[in-house]
Amino acid sequence: FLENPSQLAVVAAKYSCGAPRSGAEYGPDVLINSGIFSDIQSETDYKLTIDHLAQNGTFSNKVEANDADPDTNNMKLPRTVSLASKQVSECVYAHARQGKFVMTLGGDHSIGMGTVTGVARAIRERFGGSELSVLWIDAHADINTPEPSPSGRIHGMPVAFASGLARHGIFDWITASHLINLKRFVYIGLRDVDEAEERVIAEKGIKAFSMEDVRQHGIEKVMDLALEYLGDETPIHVSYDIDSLDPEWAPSTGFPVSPGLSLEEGIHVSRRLQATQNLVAMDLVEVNPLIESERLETTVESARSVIHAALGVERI
Ligand code: 4U7
Ligand code: MN
Ligand code: MN
Ligand code: MN
Repeated sequence: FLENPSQLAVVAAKYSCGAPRSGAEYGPDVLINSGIFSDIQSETDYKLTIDHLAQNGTFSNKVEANDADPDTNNMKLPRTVSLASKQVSECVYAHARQGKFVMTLGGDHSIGMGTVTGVARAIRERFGGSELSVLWIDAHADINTPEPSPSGRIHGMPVAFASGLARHGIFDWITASHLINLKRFVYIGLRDVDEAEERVIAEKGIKAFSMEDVRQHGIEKVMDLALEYLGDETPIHVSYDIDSLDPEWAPSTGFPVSPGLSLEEGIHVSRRLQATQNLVAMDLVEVNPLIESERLETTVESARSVIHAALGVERI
């Protein structure tokens, strides 16, 4: 599904406005400065560009005090988050429209509403209305609609907005052409799901593999089932929340929940997606250097490994 498979568009989405604390806006630079992409460039044929969005943390949650963006419908910083994800969506769309692989680094996971909507729109245009498949690798379901959300934080809502389950005038840049289909959507790694989210997942019949499922069947079997469910003939976007990994492997993140995926399991997920040859985009989000900073190195190494495996550049 990629016209330019050797072209890798990296989008550094430096925002934390969707999360309760700041720090995730520094995630992209920490990953980039670890040398991951210079390694990829020297070891592979990938031609790489990097777009930096919202440099200097313009869209960090520090704007909290700003009267211009009051809580609305139980949402915190909705205008700021909307603008940020609109920027992400447009940037990701422009690259995906040209058939490049798009790798977005977060940032908090509210940017996921930007990435999947950008890619979904590009895929519709490039393949006569075809729909994108999405794998959401996360401890959390991120499908809260604003009203029942326990926190009001929009990093817990991207799936709701990207699928049209949640709508609001503030997010009116999301049009029908941007929406993802929850029938072409799979969760892996869930273990901290809110009540209202449980209900939506059941009601909509969303395919979900919890951490318990992974323990019971093994990650190989879970990936067999997930990929079989989506089928062979579909472009795939993976939105990878680093908190899907066990805190042992990814301590520097806002909402660590034990027990999670081992690093081996996390890498296996990426490897299997790579092997489909249908992967068109990836997000790696919620690396927060301000949390457990003495173990940041571990978190960054894990992020690098899952990214490398997804791109078919094996290390470790
Ligand atoms: B993340 C939460 F209530 N569900 O909505 C919420 F537990 O992107 C957490 O997956 C959301 O890290 C976590 O605030 C969002 C909460
Ligand atoms: Mn998430
Ligand atoms: Mn999460
Ligand atoms: Mn494996």
